[in-house]
Amino acid sequence: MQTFFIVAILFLGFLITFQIAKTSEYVSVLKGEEKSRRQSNRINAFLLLAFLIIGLFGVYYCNEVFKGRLLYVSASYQGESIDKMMWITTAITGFVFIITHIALFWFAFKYQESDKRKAYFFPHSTKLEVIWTVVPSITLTIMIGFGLYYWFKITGEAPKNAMVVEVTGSQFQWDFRYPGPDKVLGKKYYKDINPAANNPLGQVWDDPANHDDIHATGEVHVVVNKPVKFIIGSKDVIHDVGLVHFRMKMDAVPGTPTTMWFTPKYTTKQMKEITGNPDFVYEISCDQMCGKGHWSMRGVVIVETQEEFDTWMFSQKPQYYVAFPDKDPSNPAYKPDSTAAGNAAISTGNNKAKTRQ
Ligand SMILES: [Cu+2]
Repeated sequence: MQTFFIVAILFLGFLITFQIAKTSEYVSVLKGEEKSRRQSNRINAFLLLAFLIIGLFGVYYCNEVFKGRLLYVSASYQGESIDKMMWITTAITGFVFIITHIALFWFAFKYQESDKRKAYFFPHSTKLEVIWTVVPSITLTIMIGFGLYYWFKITGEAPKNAMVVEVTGSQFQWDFRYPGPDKVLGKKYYKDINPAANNPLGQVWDDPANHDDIHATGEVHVVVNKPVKFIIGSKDVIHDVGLVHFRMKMDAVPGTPTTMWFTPKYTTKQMKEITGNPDFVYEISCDQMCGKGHWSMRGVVIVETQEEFDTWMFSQKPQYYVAFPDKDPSNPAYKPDSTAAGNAAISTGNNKAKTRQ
């Protein structure tokens, strides 16, 4: 019903405009072509001026209304530089926008057709062309330069003390893998992917480095004030890890690992206080249209203290034990394994070099 009314209103609006146009045509015939042209010129000049004033007021009004709805403060240190860049870009482009629009509409009004003057023929000026080519080029190059600088920082080498989390996108969920005590992510092979056999990421069980890797779905835990490096991949199509609160994002491409690192600044608990929202959570959105369930591809980042993280990590069971419960020492059915792979299951970083040979 609503659609019908909207269509009807639009149609009536069109009809009225058409009729007015037709009437003014008849009027101009009656009044004489020349006089009516001058009159419509004057009306247009005033309309352009009105458009400028209403338009600029609209820009100001929108800013006032939406000011409070912007994202909160950046939740990562790196995001602060991204925000700074955004404000500088907004200031420069905003300034240029206002100046050029005032000039555009004011000139159209001021220099409307008049008997007292004649238009000056001004076909070309090399000097002007050079100025308006060189100035924006230099400005944009500087802005892009800063962008590249931060981009290389975020996608480059992570600090030595960074924790590593592997993030894998698939239609339509996020999987996370922690390297475990040995700090090495075990090898993966896409043909080993078998969710029915508790191997959703295709971990190669023959690789001992896999035996302590922790797998989690939907929620990723990270530590406040500690750099975290995401190694990102995909099992099917291109997804994108969008961390809007941290001002980070990176494509998840099948077959080509991508990385990014950042340092969370506030725990989830602190952010609940900052935002005044007791239900606040850091979200991972998929920022790449990836299929019909794209909208539902939501993950959660839990930023916590080192102690809280350790407690959580301690409660996690390596995916190897999930896939092979009889290898789990905490399982009553545990069968000690004498093979190298079995021994490595309970090994830590100390003998990593030996088992990875
Ligand atoms: Cu996706």
